[in-house]
Amino acid sequence: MENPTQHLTPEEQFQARIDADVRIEPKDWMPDAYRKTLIRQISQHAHSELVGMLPEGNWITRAPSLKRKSILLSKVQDEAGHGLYLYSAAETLGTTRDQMLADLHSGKAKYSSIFNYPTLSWADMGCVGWLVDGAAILNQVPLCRTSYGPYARAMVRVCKEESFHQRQGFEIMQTLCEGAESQKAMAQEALNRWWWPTLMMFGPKDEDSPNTAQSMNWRIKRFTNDELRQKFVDMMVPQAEFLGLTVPDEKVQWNEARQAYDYGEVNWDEFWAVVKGNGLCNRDRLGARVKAHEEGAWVREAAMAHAAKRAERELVAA
Ligand code: BYC
Repeated sequence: MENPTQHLTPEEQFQARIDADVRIEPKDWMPDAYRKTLIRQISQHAHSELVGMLPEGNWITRAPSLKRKSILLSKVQDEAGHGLYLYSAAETLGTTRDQMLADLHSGKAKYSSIFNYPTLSWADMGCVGWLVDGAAILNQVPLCRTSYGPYARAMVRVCKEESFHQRQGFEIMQTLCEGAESQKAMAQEALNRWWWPTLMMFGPKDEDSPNTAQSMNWRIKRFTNDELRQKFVDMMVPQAEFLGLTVPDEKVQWNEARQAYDYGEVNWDEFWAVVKGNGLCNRDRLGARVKAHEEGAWVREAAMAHAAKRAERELVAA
């Protein structure tokens, strides 16, 4: 019987598989641009997980109780794990971890803008969990259905852990909001600082996003930046109301006709300044990453020597 796709070009066959929701696997043929887009997105995502450990790591020694300290420590460790699943997924596309890290350290590769903001109070740990992880979940649950198999499978586990993270953040906020007036004020002050940067996490407006249309066509992205941002506002405004907090945007209002919240304009100049390396903490964050990498050189060398010795022993035993 004639194969209906046999007269198609490799590009057309590839798109037909994508359109039929067949996962693309590492050994399958794929256009170079698809491979490049995935390496860019997955490695930037991995870098975000690693750099994302820094703002929270700042509070491990200052958490208000032993219980809070151990929860935060576990959360930060989870982020390191997410980075490792993602670097492994990117490696299946033919890049190496050394190359990806070199691109991060040289400033060539990006990581999420959100991690260039400082964490100034304990309530920031609540906001990072509640808002930042909340945004991450909205963005990442659809990535469990992304067209590239290894990325989609890595995201399943990431999302399970992220939902715990989000609940712990909300619980910190709830505890503060049910506490003394000064604690509730601390929660409100943190929300004031984190709200707009969190909206920026979803990326530029669709009309200014060079990658969205192609990534939607390849089903790498399942929703556009603006669609996800709207979902986020619709989810978070009622949660802020439940906490008794006010979202710092006077334009936030329920729109009956759209069945969604209207909201104000993000400060895109600030977004691009942060993306280009001029946010409050960009230099600190990158400096801390490079320092950790350099100071960890002896660990990597020791691990390699240990692995080589073990391989040698196994060879002799065989
Ligand atoms: N920050 O055409 P666009 C986490 C860049 S981890 C910095 O819309 P795309 C967590 C973009 O890269 C959170 N840069 O791009 C971790 C592009 O530049 P290049 C990270 C940004 O890829 C630890 C240019 O702007 N999540 O949540 O179609 C603890 C134009 O943008 C940002 C992921 O990485 C930004 N916010 O869409 C707690 C999820 N936004 O690369 C939490 C996976 C845009 O062309 N990634 N840019 O030079 C994605 O879903 C997509 O890559 C994005 C951007 C929605 C982020």
